[in-house]
Amino acid sequence: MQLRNVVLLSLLQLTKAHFLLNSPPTIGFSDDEEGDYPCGSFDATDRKTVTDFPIGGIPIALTSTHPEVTWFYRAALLNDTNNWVDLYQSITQVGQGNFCSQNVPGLADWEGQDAVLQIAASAPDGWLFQCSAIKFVSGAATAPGGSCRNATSVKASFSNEKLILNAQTTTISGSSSKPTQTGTSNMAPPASTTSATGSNAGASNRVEKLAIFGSIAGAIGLLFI
Ligand SMILES: [Cu+2]
Repeated sequence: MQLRNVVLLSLLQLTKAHFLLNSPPTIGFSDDEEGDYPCGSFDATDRKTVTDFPIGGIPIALTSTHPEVTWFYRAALLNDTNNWVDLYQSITQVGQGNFCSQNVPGLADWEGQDAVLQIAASAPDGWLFQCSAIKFVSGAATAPGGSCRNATSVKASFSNEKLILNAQTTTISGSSSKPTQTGTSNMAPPASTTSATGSNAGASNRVEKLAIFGSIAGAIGLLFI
């Protein structure tokens, strides 16, 4: 009886916080409504805190509470928040805790424009979203701060999944396997072309991610939970 209670409790804790957007500042976080497209129930056009997003790139700091999650970094213009454009290749994080993408590039075509950054997560319990108010500006990459780092147990690799997502459809296409895919998403046939950053495939993903994400800091996981 007591053992059963312990098991139940740990299951509940796992489902507590889906993911946290630590940097850039989130428009808002609601654990219960993080599944609401496009910004986890918050207003995509909120401009209370606006982050300059150099075309050279910014670090994105996240915390996942799921054993596996695939991240999609996208942006939309402030006046057109139904059309999201990929900023980067999707990334699968294995292991719970902090995750840092050190340099996610901006969109040169949108330099000087007010925009919204969307972090979409494909998690075992469905789709999750958080947004950040941004403005694309010229310039070199922002260096990642000390809080943008990977938990020691976290492994990340590029995914070939492409997200085609608006209010009505939730579709992933790609050739990578995603055994925990749930919810309303469908596995579509593999895309015929790979993105510019997607020439890597299979086992080489893991090698490339080391080069791109740099060294993994010996950080303590779950720092922000
Ligand atoms: Cu969750």
